[in-house]
Amino acid sequence: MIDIRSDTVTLPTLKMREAMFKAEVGDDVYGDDPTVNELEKLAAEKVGKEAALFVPSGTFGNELALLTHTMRGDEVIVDDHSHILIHECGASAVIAGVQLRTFKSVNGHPDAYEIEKLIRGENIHFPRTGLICLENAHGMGTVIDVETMRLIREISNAHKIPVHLDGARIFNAACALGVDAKEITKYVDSVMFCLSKGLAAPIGSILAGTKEFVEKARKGRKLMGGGMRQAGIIAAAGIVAIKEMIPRLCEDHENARMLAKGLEAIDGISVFKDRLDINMVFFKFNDHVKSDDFVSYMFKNGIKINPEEDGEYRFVTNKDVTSADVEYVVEKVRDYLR
Ligand code: TLP
Repeated sequence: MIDIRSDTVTLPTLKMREAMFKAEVGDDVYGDDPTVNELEKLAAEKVGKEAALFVPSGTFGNELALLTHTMRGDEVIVDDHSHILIHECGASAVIAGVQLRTFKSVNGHPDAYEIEKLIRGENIHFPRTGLICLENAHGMGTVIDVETMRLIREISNAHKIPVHLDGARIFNAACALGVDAKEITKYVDSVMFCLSKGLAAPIGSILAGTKEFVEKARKGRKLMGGGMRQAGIIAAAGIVAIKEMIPRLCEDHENARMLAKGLEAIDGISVFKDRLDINMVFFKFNDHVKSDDFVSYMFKNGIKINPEEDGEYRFVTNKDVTSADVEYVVEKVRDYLR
Protein backbone atom coordinates (compact mmCIF):
# COMPACT_ATOMS: atom_id res chain seq x y z
CA MET A 1 0.00 0.00 0.00
CA ILE A 2 1.03 3.61 -0.58
CA ASP A 3 0.12 5.42 2.63
CA ILE A 4 -0.29 9.18 2.30
CA ARG A 5 -2.63 9.74 5.26
CA SER A 6 0.21 11.29 7.26
CA ASP A 7 3.93 11.11 7.98
CA THR A 8 3.05 9.44 11.30
CA VAL A 9 2.62 6.22 9.31
CA THR A 10 6.33 5.91 8.44
CA LEU A 11 7.85 2.60 9.47
CA PRO A 12 11.10 2.44 11.46
CA THR A 13 14.28 1.83 9.44
CA LEU A 14 16.44 -1.28 9.75
CA LYS A 15 19.05 0.80 11.64
CA MET A 16 16.37 1.83 14.13
CA ARG A 17 15.30 -1.75 14.69
CA GLU A 18 18.94 -2.80 15.20
CA ALA A 19 19.51 0.08 17.63
CA MET A 20 16.37 -0.90 19.53
CA PHE A 21 17.53 -4.51 19.75
CA LYS A 22 20.92 -3.54 21.10
CA ALA A 23 19.84 -0.62 23.33
CA GLU A 24 21.32 -0.43 26.80
CA VAL A 25 18.44 0.25 29.17
CA GLY A 26 17.57 1.04 32.78
CA ASP A 27 14.64 2.43 34.74
CA ASP A 28 14.11 5.93 33.37
CA VAL A 29 11.90 7.01 36.29
CA TYR A 30 15.07 6.61 38.40
CA GLY A 31 17.00 8.43 35.65
CA ASP A 32 18.92 5.19 35.02
CA ASP A 33 18.32 4.64 31.34
CA PRO A 34 21.52 5.58 29.47
CA THR A 35 19.83 5.53 26.06
CA VAL A 36 17.03 7.89 27.14
CA ASN A 37 19.65 10.16 28.73
CA GLU A 38 21.65 10.18 25.49
CA LEU A 39 18.54 10.96 23.43
CA GLU A 40 17.53 13.83 25.73
CA LYS A 41 21.03 15.35 25.57
CA LEU A 42 21.17 15.06 21.79
CA ALA A 43 17.65 16.45 21.36
CA ALA A 44 18.36 19.46 23.59
CA GLU A 45 21.49 20.28 21.57
CA LYS A 46 19.62 19.94 18.29
CA VAL A 47 17.12 22.65 19.25
CA GLY A 48 19.57 24.77 21.24
CA LYS A 49 17.97 24.29 24.66
CA GLU A 50 19.54 23.47 28.04
CA ALA A 51 17.57 20.28 28.59
CA ALA A 52 15.00 17.96 27.05
CA LEU A 53 12.50 15.33 28.12
CA PHE A 54 11.42 12.22 26.21
CA VAL A 55 7.61 11.95 26.12
CA PRO A 56 5.24 9.37 24.58
CA SER A 57 3.65 11.59 21.92
CA GLY A 58 3.37 15.07 20.46
CA THR A 59 0.00 15.64 22.10
CA PHE A 60 1.52 14.61 25.43
CA GLY A 61 4.44 17.03 24.93
CA ASN A 62 2.18 19.97 24.07
CA GLU A 63 -0.18 19.36 26.95
CA LEU A 64 2.72 18.88 29.34
CA ALA A 65 4.12 22.23 28.17
CA LEU A 66 0.79 23.88 28.98
CA LEU A 67 0.67 22.18 32.39
CA THR A 68 4.25 23.25 33.17
CA HIS A 69 4.04 26.86 32.02
CA THR A 70 0.61 27.81 33.37
CA MET A 71 -1.62 27.89 36.44
CA ARG A 72 -5.20 26.58 36.50
CA GLY A 73 -7.57 29.24 35.13
CA ASP A 74 -4.91 30.90 32.96
CA GLU A 75 -5.63 31.80 29.40
CA VAL A 76 -3.43 30.44 26.61
CA ILE A 77 -3.25 32.20 23.25
CA VAL A 78 -3.32 29.79 20.29
CA ASP A 79 -3.91 29.81 16.55
CA ASP A 80 -7.53 29.01 15.65
CA HIS A 81 -6.24 26.21 13.37
CA SER A 82 -3.70 24.79 15.81
CA HIS A 83 -3.31 21.15 16.74
CA ILE A 84 -3.63 22.10 20.43
CA LEU A 85 -7.07 23.58 19.80
CA ILE A 86 -8.50 21.19 17.23
CA HIS A 87 -6.77 17.82 17.50
CA GLU A 88 -6.03 17.26 21.20
CA CYS A 89 -9.53 16.33 22.45
CA GLY A 90 -9.86 19.47 24.57
CA ALA A 91 -7.00 18.23 26.78
CA SER A 92 -5.88 21.74 27.73
CA ALA A 93 -9.06 22.14 29.80
CA VAL A 94 -8.72 18.69 31.35
CA ILE A 95 -4.99 18.53 32.07
CA ALA A 96 -3.72 22.08 32.59
CA GLY A 97 -7.19 23.48 33.40
CA VAL A 98 -6.65 26.48 31.13
CA GLN A 99 -8.90 28.20 28.64
CA LEU A 100 -7.81 28.88 25.10
CA ARG A 101 -8.11 32.22 23.34
CA THR A 102 -7.58 32.10 19.60
CA PHE A 103 -5.99 34.35 17.03
CA LYS A 104 -6.79 34.03 13.34
CA SER A 105 -3.78 33.27 11.21
CA VAL A 106 -3.79 33.51 7.45
CA ASN A 107 -3.02 29.95 6.32
CA GLY A 108 -0.97 29.45 9.48
CA HIS A 109 0.89 32.79 9.26
CA PRO A 110 0.25 34.70 12.49
CA ASP A 111 0.17 38.47 12.81
CA ALA A 112 2.32 39.34 15.83
CA TYR A 113 0.27 42.47 16.59
CA GLU A 114 -3.00 40.51 16.55
CA ILE A 115 -1.47 38.23 19.17
CA GLU A 116 -0.42 41.23 21.24
CA LYS A 117 -4.01 42.56 21.22
CA LEU A 118 -5.16 39.31 22.88
CA ILE A 119 -2.85 39.63 25.88
CA ARG A 120 -5.04 40.52 28.88
CA GLY A 121 -4.37 43.63 30.91
CA GLU A 122 -4.86 44.00 34.63
CA ASN A 123 -8.54 43.80 35.55
CA ILE A 124 -10.17 41.91 38.39
CA HIS A 125 -12.48 40.11 35.93
CA PHE A 126 -9.87 38.94 33.45
CA PRO A 127 -8.03 35.65 33.37
CA ARG A 128 -4.24 35.87 33.43
CA THR A 129 -2.58 35.34 30.05
CA GLY A 130 -0.22 32.51 30.91
CA LEU A 131 1.25 31.39 27.59
CA ILE A 132 1.43 32.01 23.85
CA CYS A 133 1.56 28.93 21.62
CA LEU A 134 2.84 28.86 18.06
CA GLU A 135 2.94 26.03 15.52
CA ASN A 136 5.87 25.76 13.09
CA ALA A 137 5.69 24.03 10.69
CA HIS A 138 1.98 24.67 10.73
CA GLY A 139 -0.52 21.86 10.15
CA MET A 140 -1.97 23.90 7.28
CA GLY A 141 1.19 23.06 5.33
CA THR A 142 3.00 26.37 5.84
CA VAL A 143 5.91 27.75 7.85
CA ILE A 144 6.25 30.86 10.01
CA ASP A 145 9.21 32.98 8.91
CA VAL A 146 12.03 33.72 11.33
CA GLU A 147 11.29 37.45 11.46
CA THR A 148 7.71 36.83 12.66
CA MET A 149 9.04 34.45 15.31
CA ARG A 150 11.47 37.18 16.45
CA LEU A 151 8.74 39.80 16.60
CA ILE A 152 6.44 37.59 18.67
CA ARG A 153 9.37 36.92 21.04
CA GLU A 154 9.91 40.67 21.40
CA ILE A 155 6.23 41.23 22.21
CA SER A 156 6.05 38.31 24.63
CA ASN A 157 9.19 39.53 26.42
CA ALA A 158 7.66 42.97 26.80
CA HIS A 159 4.60 41.39 28.45
CA LYS A 160 6.65 38.74 30.33
CA ILE A 161 4.68 35.87 28.82
CA PRO A 162 6.40 32.61 27.85
CA VAL A 163 6.11 31.15 24.36
CA HIS A 164 5.70 27.45 23.59
CA LEU A 165 6.29 26.11 20.10
CA ASP A 166 4.45 23.08 18.76
CA GLY A 167 7.32 22.07 16.53
CA ALA A 168 5.99 18.61 15.73
CA ARG A 169 7.61 19.19 12.30
CA ILE A 170 10.30 21.69 13.31
CA PHE A 171 12.89 20.11 10.99
CA ASN A 172 10.48 20.37 8.06
CA ALA A 173 10.12 24.05 8.92
CA ALA A 174 13.90 24.44 9.10
CA CYS A 175 14.30 22.76 5.70
CA ALA A 176 11.58 24.95 4.13
CA LEU A 177 13.08 28.14 5.57
CA GLY A 178 16.64 27.08 4.74
CA VAL A 179 17.84 27.65 8.32
CA ASP A 180 19.04 25.54 11.23
CA ALA A 181 16.20 24.58 13.59
CA LYS A 182 17.93 26.56 16.35
CA GLU A 183 17.28 29.76 14.37
CA ILE A 184 13.56 29.13 14.94
CA THR A 185 13.65 27.72 18.46
CA LYS A 186 15.82 30.50 19.86
CA TYR A 187 12.70 32.67 19.93
CA VAL A 188 10.68 30.35 22.18
CA ASP A 189 10.91 29.17 25.79
CA SER A 190 9.90 25.59 25.10
CA VAL A 191 9.57 23.44 22.03
CA MET A 192 7.94 20.08 21.41
CA PHE A 193 9.07 18.10 18.39
CA CYS A 194 8.09 14.64 17.15
CA LEU A 195 10.45 11.77 16.44
CA SER A 196 7.62 9.68 15.05
CA LYS A 197 6.50 11.77 12.07
CA GLY A 198 8.74 12.33 9.03
CA LEU A 199 11.77 11.25 11.09
CA ALA A 200 10.23 7.76 11.15
CA ALA A 201 10.89 6.66 14.73
CA PRO A 202 8.09 4.37 15.90
CA ILE A 203 7.18 6.25 19.10
CA GLY A 204 7.96 9.42 20.96
CA SER A 205 8.43 13.16 21.07
CA ILE A 206 10.68 15.64 22.84
CA LEU A 207 9.86 18.59 25.07
CA ALA A 208 12.83 20.95 25.45
CA GLY A 209 13.52 24.15 27.37
CA THR A 210 15.56 25.44 30.30
CA LYS A 211 16.85 22.97 32.93
CA GLU A 212 14.38 24.37 35.43
CA PHE A 213 11.45 24.01 33.01
CA VAL A 214 12.38 20.43 32.12
CA GLU A 215 12.76 19.41 35.77
CA LYS A 216 9.27 20.74 36.47
CA ALA A 217 7.97 19.00 33.34
CA ARG A 218 9.56 15.72 34.48
CA LYS A 219 7.29 15.76 37.52
CA GLY A 220 4.30 16.70 35.32
CA ARG A 221 5.13 13.81 32.98
CA LYS A 222 4.90 11.45 35.97
CA LEU A 223 1.58 12.99 36.97
CA MET A 224 0.27 12.40 33.46
CA GLY A 225 1.34 8.75 33.59
CA GLY A 226 4.19 9.22 31.17
CA GLY A 227 7.02 8.02 33.41
CA MET A 228 8.27 5.15 31.26
CA ARG A 229 10.64 2.50 32.57
CA GLN A 230 13.08 0.79 30.13
CA ALA A 231 12.21 3.43 27.55
CA GLY A 232 15.68 3.19 26.02
CA ILE A 233 14.20 0.54 23.72
CA ILE A 234 12.21 3.24 21.93
CA ALA A 235 14.62 6.10 22.63
CA ALA A 236 17.26 4.19 20.64
CA ALA A 237 15.18 4.65 17.49
CA GLY A 238 14.82 8.34 18.35
CA ILE A 239 18.59 8.74 18.39
CA VAL A 240 18.83 7.27 14.89
CA ALA A 241 15.96 9.56 13.81
CA ILE A 242 17.81 12.68 14.96
CA LYS A 243 21.22 11.62 13.70
CA GLU A 244 20.20 10.31 10.29
CA MET A 245 16.73 11.25 9.18
CA ILE A 246 16.69 15.06 9.26
CA PRO A 247 18.47 15.85 5.96
CA ARG A 248 16.15 13.61 3.92
CA LEU A 249 12.99 15.53 4.92
CA CYS A 250 13.61 17.90 2.00
CA GLU A 251 13.02 14.95 -0.37
CA ASP A 252 9.49 14.67 1.02
CA HIS A 253 9.00 18.37 0.25
CA GLU A 254 10.14 17.84 -3.35
CA ASN A 255 7.77 14.90 -3.74
CA ALA A 256 4.95 17.03 -2.33
CA ARG A 257 5.68 19.75 -4.92
CA MET A 258 5.58 17.11 -7.65
CA LEU A 259 2.32 15.72 -6.30
CA ALA A 260 0.80 19.21 -6.18
CA LYS A 261 1.83 19.88 -9.78
CA GLY A 262 0.33 16.58 -10.94
CA LEU A 263 -2.96 17.14 -9.12
CA GLU A 264 -3.23 20.74 -10.26
CA ALA A 265 -3.05 19.58 -13.87
CA ILE A 266 -6.20 17.46 -13.41
CA ASP A 267 -9.45 19.10 -14.50
CA GLY A 268 -11.83 19.45 -11.55
CA ILE A 269 -9.21 19.80 -8.81
CA SER A 270 -7.97 22.91 -7.02
CA VAL A 271 -4.73 22.65 -5.10
CA PHE A 272 -4.13 25.18 -2.31
CA LYS A 273 -0.94 26.49 -3.85
CA ASP A 274 -0.11 28.93 -1.08
CA ARG A 275 0.15 26.05 1.41
CA LEU A 276 2.94 24.01 -0.12
CA ASP A 277 5.87 24.75 2.18
CA ILE A 278 6.39 21.26 3.59
CA ASN A 279 5.43 17.63 2.88
CA MET A 280 1.71 18.25 2.62
CA VAL A 281 -0.62 18.90 -0.29
CA PHE A 282 -4.13 20.22 0.33
CA PHE A 283 -6.75 20.22 -2.40
CA LYS A 284 -10.45 20.13 -3.06
CA PHE A 285 -12.69 18.86 -5.83
CA ASN A 286 -14.48 21.62 -7.70
CA ASP A 287 -17.66 19.53 -7.95
CA HIS A 288 -19.18 17.45 -5.19
CA VAL A 289 -17.47 14.12 -4.62
CA LYS A 290 -18.54 11.65 -1.93
CA SER A 291 -15.59 11.41 0.43
CA ASP A 292 -16.22 7.75 1.40
CA ASP A 293 -16.45 6.79 -2.24
CA PHE A 294 -13.16 8.47 -3.13
CA VAL A 295 -11.38 6.98 -0.09
CA SER A 296 -12.55 3.45 -0.91
CA TYR A 297 -11.69 3.84 -4.62
CA MET A 298 -8.15 4.86 -3.68
CA PHE A 299 -7.92 2.01 -1.17
CA LYS A 300 -8.95 -0.51 -3.80
CA ASN A 301 -6.11 0.86 -5.90
CA GLY A 302 -3.55 0.40 -3.13
CA ILE A 303 -3.54 3.95 -1.77
CA LYS A 304 -4.50 4.87 1.78
CA ILE A 305 -5.88 8.41 2.20
CA ASN A 306 -7.82 10.20 4.92
CA PRO A 307 -11.37 11.38 4.29
CA GLU A 308 -11.91 15.09 3.67
CA GLU A 309 -11.76 17.47 6.65
CA ASP A 310 -13.53 20.83 6.30
CA GLY A 311 -14.01 20.10 2.61
CA GLU A 312 -10.29 19.59 1.99
CA TYR A 313 -8.16 16.54 1.33
CA ARG A 314 -4.62 16.33 2.69
CA PHE A 315 -2.01 14.08 1.07
CA VAL A 316 1.24 13.75 3.01
CA THR A 317 4.50 12.56 1.49
CA ASN A 318 6.92 10.64 3.68
CA LYS A 319 9.99 8.42 3.53
CA ASP A 320 7.97 5.36 2.46
CA VAL A 321 6.54 7.18 -0.59
CA THR A 322 8.75 7.37 -3.68
CA SER A 323 8.48 9.74 -6.64
CA ALA A 324 7.14 6.78 -8.69
CA ASP A 325 4.43 6.35 -6.02
CA VAL A 326 3.57 10.03 -6.41
CA GLU A 327 3.09 9.57 -10.18
CA TYR A 328 0.87 6.56 -9.51
CA VAL A 329 -1.27 8.51 -7.01
CA VAL A 330 -1.78 11.32 -9.55
CA GLU A 331 -2.74 8.78 -12.22
CA LYS A 332 -5.31 7.15 -9.93
CA VAL A 333 -6.91 10.48 -8.95
CA ARG A 334 -7.13 11.37 -12.66
CA ASP A 335 -8.73 8.00 -13.43
CA TYR A 336 -11.22 8.50 -10.60
CA LEU A 337 -12.47 11.77 -12.00
CA ARG A 338 -12.69 10.29 -15.46
N1 TLP B 1 -0.79 15.37 13.82
C1 TLP B 1 -1.44 14.25 13.19
C2 TLP B 1 -2.94 14.26 13.52
O1 TLP B 1 -3.10 14.31 14.91
C3 TLP B 1 -3.67 15.40 12.91
C4 TLP B 1 -1.18 14.29 11.70
O2 TLP B 1 -1.46 13.29 11.05
O3 TLP B 1 -0.70 15.33 11.20
N2 TLP B 1 1.28 18.93 16.62
C5 TLP B 1 1.09 18.86 15.30
C6 TLP B 1 1.31 20.08 14.47
C7 TLP B 1 0.71 17.64 14.71
O4 TLP B 1 0.50 17.63 13.40
C8 TLP B 1 0.52 16.51 15.52
C9 TLP B 1 0.05 15.20 14.93
C10 TLP B 1 0.74 16.63 16.90
C11 TLP B 1 1.11 17.85 17.43
C12 TLP B 1 0.53 15.47 17.86
O5 TLP B 1 1.40 14.43 17.72
P1 TLP B 1 1.00 12.94 18.20
O6 TLP B 1 0.20 12.34 17.10
O7 TLP B 1 2.33 12.28 18.41
O8 TLP B 1 0.24 13.08 19.46
